[in-house]
Amino acid sequence: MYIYGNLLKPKIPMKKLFLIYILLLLPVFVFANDGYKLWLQYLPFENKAITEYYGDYLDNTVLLGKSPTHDVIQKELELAYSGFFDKNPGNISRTSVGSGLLWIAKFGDLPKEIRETITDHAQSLNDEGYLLHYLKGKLIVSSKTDIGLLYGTFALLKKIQTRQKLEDLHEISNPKIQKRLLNHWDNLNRTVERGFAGFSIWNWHRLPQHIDQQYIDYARANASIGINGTSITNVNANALVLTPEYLEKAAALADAFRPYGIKVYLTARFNAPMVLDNLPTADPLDPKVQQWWKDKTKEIYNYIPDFGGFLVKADSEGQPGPHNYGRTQADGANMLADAVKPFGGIVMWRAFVYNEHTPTDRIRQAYDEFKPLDGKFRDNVIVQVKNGPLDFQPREPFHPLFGAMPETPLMMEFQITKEYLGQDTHWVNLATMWEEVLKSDTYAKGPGSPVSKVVDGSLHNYKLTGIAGVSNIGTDRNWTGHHTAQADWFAFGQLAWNPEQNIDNIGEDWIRMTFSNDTEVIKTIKGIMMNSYEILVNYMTPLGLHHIMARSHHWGPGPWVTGGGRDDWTATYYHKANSDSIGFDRTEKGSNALAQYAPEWKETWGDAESIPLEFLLWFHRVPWDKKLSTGNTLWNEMALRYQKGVEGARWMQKEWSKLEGSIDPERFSHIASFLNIQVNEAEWWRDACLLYFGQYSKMPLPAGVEAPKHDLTYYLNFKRNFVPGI
Ligand code: BDP
Repeated sequence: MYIYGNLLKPKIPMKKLFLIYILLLLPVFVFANDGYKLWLQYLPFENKAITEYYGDYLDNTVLLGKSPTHDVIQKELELAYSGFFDKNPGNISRTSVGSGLLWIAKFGDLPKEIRETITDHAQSLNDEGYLLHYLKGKLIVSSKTDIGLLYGTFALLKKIQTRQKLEDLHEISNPKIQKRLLNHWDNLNRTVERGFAGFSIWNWHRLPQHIDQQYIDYARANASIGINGTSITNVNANALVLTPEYLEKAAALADAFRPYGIKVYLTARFNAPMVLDNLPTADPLDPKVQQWWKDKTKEIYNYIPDFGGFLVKADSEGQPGPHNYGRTQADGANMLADAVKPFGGIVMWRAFVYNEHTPTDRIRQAYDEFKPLDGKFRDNVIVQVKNGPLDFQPREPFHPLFGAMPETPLMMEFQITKEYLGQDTHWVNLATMWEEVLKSDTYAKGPGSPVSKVVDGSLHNYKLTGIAGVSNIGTDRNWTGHHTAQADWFAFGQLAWNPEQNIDNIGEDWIRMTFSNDTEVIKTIKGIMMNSYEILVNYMTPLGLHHIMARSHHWGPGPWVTGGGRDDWTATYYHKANSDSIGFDRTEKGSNALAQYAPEWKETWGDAESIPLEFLLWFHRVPWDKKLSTGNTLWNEMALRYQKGVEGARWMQKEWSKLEGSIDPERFSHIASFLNIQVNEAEWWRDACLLYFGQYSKMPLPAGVEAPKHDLTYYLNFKRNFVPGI
């Protein structure tokens, strides 16, 4: 009262007033969290017992060895320390003199008496693997290589962040997949194709002179989840990145990433020899073209001695490729493979190839094109296949190429950025979708041949293995737009390390490291996460519907999208709704895409009566009034699922609201406001789709489904300018 009443002429001196003002604001400063630290929050220990327990180890740490990666390890330990204990870190010993409780060193650097205790275990480590081992009061983190040691350190910090007991530790961990990459669809002008979290974090203009702290933090975050490669430019490639002007910049990034074990890869535009040096052709069998790529590759390795290799999108959506010269995908890939081979590089050749004239069902085309080429690729080529045969839709069956190419290494491509799953503002736990794909049985060698075993190479003994995630990172302060989309980046890294990891545990670790170790917080967030995928599929594309999003920017519903230059870029091509039925017949009576799968799948998916309903309209045309296994007609089931999706989104919102006060206010409100958008957009999807399809079914909405807020004309005319990501 006193202060307000005399605000203009304060009795309290200005200096004191200012102090009071600062004190009032303090809680906001203390608890404000913009999410920049991702899952590396290193939140303060919550009580004395925990502080003392972990303090014993962290106050008695010995780090042995010398390399830039060791410096990174030391810095990370210090950062973690100051977070956990909320004070400046003490000295980490870098010599073996003294009695440490926590020993971090490569196997060869450990003192003999410690080394001897772990010799047997160390045998089973590969070059990137690590060992966490507790023995007689000492905790040992060890590895064969510097990078293994960094991974081991992050693994230990994760144990501490998630409050695990250290005396039980005995963990030997080797990554199951060799090449674990992010694919950035970043353009040189800093826009990001299908990026919804701001601009590209690569500031090309300031490179190579300026190495932004964000590049280092990017490398740290990736190393903490085991990612070891990054393709920094869009697959719709600009040949300019192969010129000295840009190679110098890419080299500066590679230098910054190297201590973190991350290699740089570049996208190669197939006609670069023509664009950059006026060659009359880019024919992969032309010796001059082959020589051009050899020279160019040598030049790249002069800039980046450990350059990882090329990622190529060819003969797809307007990108040039071997088809232009009547050559095969193998001819194209092998030419580049020969160029990088002497330097140890690889070529990741995308299988996302389909023809603008739509000669057959689009989803058949990659298989039809690549299957006959099995075994025709050089041994340093790996074919990169999207998780499903269409295009990162909310739900697709696994891609039939998995399991069909025993002689050609295949790598998985997931899309971490949520182009088709609500973009920046919807909360959906992508790990649930990825797990569904990874667990799908290809039956390639009988039952028990899941996609995960194709990708980790064990099913076909692939010599080369890999996995890529299309990045969801941008200049947004929290990196990913939605705070919860950080979980997708995190889960991608975890599944890349081990594609059979339990996603429930991955989710829980992420929550503990990002938000809190409080039981209620964990339970509530995990509940939302684990239900979010099914909820989204229900309000977007239930019952196997696909490709019914808006044209071009792909934001929001667009089941009415038709016409234009390409049939296979419309919605009507896929749902084929008319007054009798809806759905795409992919059985032998239709496009027979089903035949690309093992016969076991024909049994499961081939019969419209018994197919699991989530794939019904993907494989079958079904009359609107057909009674389904649920007892509902197709129309009623569709309407009820849309409604259920909306209710699910509202439930997520309600669950989240319970956490007010348990989560820092900044992240709490950010997520709450995005959930609001999600609920509105879920209603938008439901209303627009049901109004549109209702014109064909001519059936009323069943009881329990809310009446749409507007009429169809409203949704048809709903347009927004400058939707991001194009
Ligand atoms: C589609 C995207 C397009 C990408 C393409 C691809 O809409 O922007 O270029 O995938 O993967 O889903 O090449």
